[in-house]
Amino acid sequence: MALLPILQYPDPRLQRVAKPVLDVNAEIRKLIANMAQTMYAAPGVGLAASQVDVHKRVIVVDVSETHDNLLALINPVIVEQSGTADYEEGCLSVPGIFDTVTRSERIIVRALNAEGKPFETAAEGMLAVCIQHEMDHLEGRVFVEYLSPLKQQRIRAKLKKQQRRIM
Ligand code: K1U
Ligand code: ZN
Repeated sequence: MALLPILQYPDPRLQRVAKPVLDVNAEIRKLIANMAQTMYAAPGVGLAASQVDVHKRVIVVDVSETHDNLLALINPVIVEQSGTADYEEGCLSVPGIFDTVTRSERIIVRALNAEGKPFETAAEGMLAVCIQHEMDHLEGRVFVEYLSPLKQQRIRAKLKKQQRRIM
């Protein structure tokens, strides 16, 4: 397994729309394993393939405290959604920035698992938020795009400053 470098906002590669996976094969299973390892190491509760510069429709999430409830979703589609909920979000591609986003409270998502088998799962609370956040990445959308233009400008300036300090 390998730790994968995570793209940092506002890298333009984060805006790419990911392509559907046509064949769930060993390469996809290796990608899932590497993404899971990268997410746990970060640490984070989700990761989209787009964030590691692989533009395929694959996400991993695990909102458990014990890191033993990994959910890998290939070609995920939300088939039902209800309610709205505000949640303070973070993103491994936007380090140190947290802000509130409104999303659907409950969702039912359909996807393929790592064996290529279709399944549906219902999610609410943090799991629902996290799945929606990761699915946004597959559309080339980062959570800060839900914030006001002024906040986005401030975030860009703050990240630029942080990145200058690292270099
Ligand atoms: O997409 C990502 O970069 C992962 C992101 C997922 C997410 C978090 C919170 C709300 C919506 C989506 C993160 O994991 S940021 C890190 C984080 O929230 C966290 C890290 C360790 C423990 C608990 C949370
Ligand atoms: Zn994110």
